Amino acid sequence: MLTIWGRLNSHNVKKVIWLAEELELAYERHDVGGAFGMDAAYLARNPNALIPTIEDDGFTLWESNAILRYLAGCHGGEALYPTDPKARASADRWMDWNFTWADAIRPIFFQLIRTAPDQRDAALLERSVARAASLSSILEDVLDRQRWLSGAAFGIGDIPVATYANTWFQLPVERPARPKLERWYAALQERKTFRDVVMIPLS
Ligand SMILES: N[C@@H](CCC(=O)N[C@@H](CS)C(=O)NCC(=O)O)C(=O)O
Repeated sequence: MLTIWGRLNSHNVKKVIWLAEELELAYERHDVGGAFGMDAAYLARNPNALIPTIEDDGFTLWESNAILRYLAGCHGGEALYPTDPKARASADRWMDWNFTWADAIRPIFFQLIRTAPDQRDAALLERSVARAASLSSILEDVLDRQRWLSGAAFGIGDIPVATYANTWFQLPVERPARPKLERWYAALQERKTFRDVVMIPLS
């Protein structure tokens, strides 16, 4: 049985649970992180004091993108994570690019959702909103040429960027019109797994 540790409102945990649901895996999940804290047993599994962590058949793994690759490698088949080096690298590229994308979205999320109005850093917020808008043009360009970030079909290359894109679309900030990106976001919402796991209220 797969075990996942991490609270549901964490972006990095959402990524892992979303894929577990896509793959229809049986798993048990334990709330860890944020208000739930981390006990010594958890820290022994993940010395980074971060979530998520998984354990599968005695194998412990942390780093959400490594977990996505592991679960897709075990259960996803070609469709989710192709073995052809170029197709695989294409998916990997978007998973790694998500660090750039998340660096723009995270400050907006923290400022608007987890910081009291009188404590907010207006300059940081403005800078991050502009950065996210600018980065979204990269997504617009690729989604003009292909249906999914992973290529012709949905794959794990879509998961990290989509998790943060959902936050960007949900946050009350100005966004430039991005019709291709909006088409992709609408297609993601056709997946029950995305609606149930990722589109929960931001907190
Ligand atoms: N690179 C790590 C980053 C993990 C990370 O930053 N997790 C955040 C939540 S999204 C965390 O553990 N925050 C501390 C906490 O929740 O207590 C990964 O992708 O797994």
